[in-house]
Amino acid sequence: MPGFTKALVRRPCRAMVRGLSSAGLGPPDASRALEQHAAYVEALRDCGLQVTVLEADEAYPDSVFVEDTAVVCPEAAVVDRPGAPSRQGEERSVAQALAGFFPRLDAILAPGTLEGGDVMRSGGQFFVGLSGRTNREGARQLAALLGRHGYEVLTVPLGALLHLKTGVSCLEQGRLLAAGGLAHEPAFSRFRVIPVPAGEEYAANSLWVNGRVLVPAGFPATRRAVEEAGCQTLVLDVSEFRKLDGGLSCLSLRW
Ligand code: CIR
Repeated sequence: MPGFTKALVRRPCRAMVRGLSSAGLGPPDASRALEQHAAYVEALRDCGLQVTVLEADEAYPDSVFVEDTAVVCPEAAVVDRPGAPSRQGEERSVAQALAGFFPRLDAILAPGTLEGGDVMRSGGQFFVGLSGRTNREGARQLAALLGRHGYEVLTVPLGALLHLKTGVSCLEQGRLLAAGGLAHEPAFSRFRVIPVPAGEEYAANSLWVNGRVLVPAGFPATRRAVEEAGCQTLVLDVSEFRKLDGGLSCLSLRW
């Protein structure tokens, strides 16, 4: 993949302490989250991206996870319809911001639901996880919209995972980093799969950005595995976002 030039992020809000979570790690510390977020934005800039930073949106506790609100690629921008009722509406301000970059915005419409955390691109293919947040109709609409630009869209059934990219990350050059059962998913047979070492499943959500891989702090075996696969890593502390089941990819839209 040629790489990204732009990213969109949104600062975490104080209401994030009431965000959706199954992590059982307690509520996040909002001021620490702000610091971690600032370091994340710096890292994206270091990787060569022009980063647009939206102000915090106190109406939506999970609104820092902008990845879930749209699917973007050089040819298209699709505004999502989040499957989590408390997140429906977050996408509106993201759409406004994207309108400054894309001449046309498409959208997932009811009864479809789709969250960007379920969408992983590799070259001309998009993989879409069928999760509690993304339904078949959402995946079908996305396939129709991206199909116009020549992309192939393949669905991947998910078990208990929140999102597809909770368990798998594309590291480019035919490499995937995958945890648990996703390491053996038939849809990924063409890839060289780097399995996430047991006990470090959270680190499956790492993020390739222009030749570097952002890896969450605290997962040394995964970092080593990624480096052994030939990638340069950049370690970032995202502990406060982990408390809300979110990770490195969830914090930005990239194109
Ligand atoms: C949620 O449950 O929607 C948020 N607490 C976490 C979203 C994480 N996003 C992502 O994996 N792309």
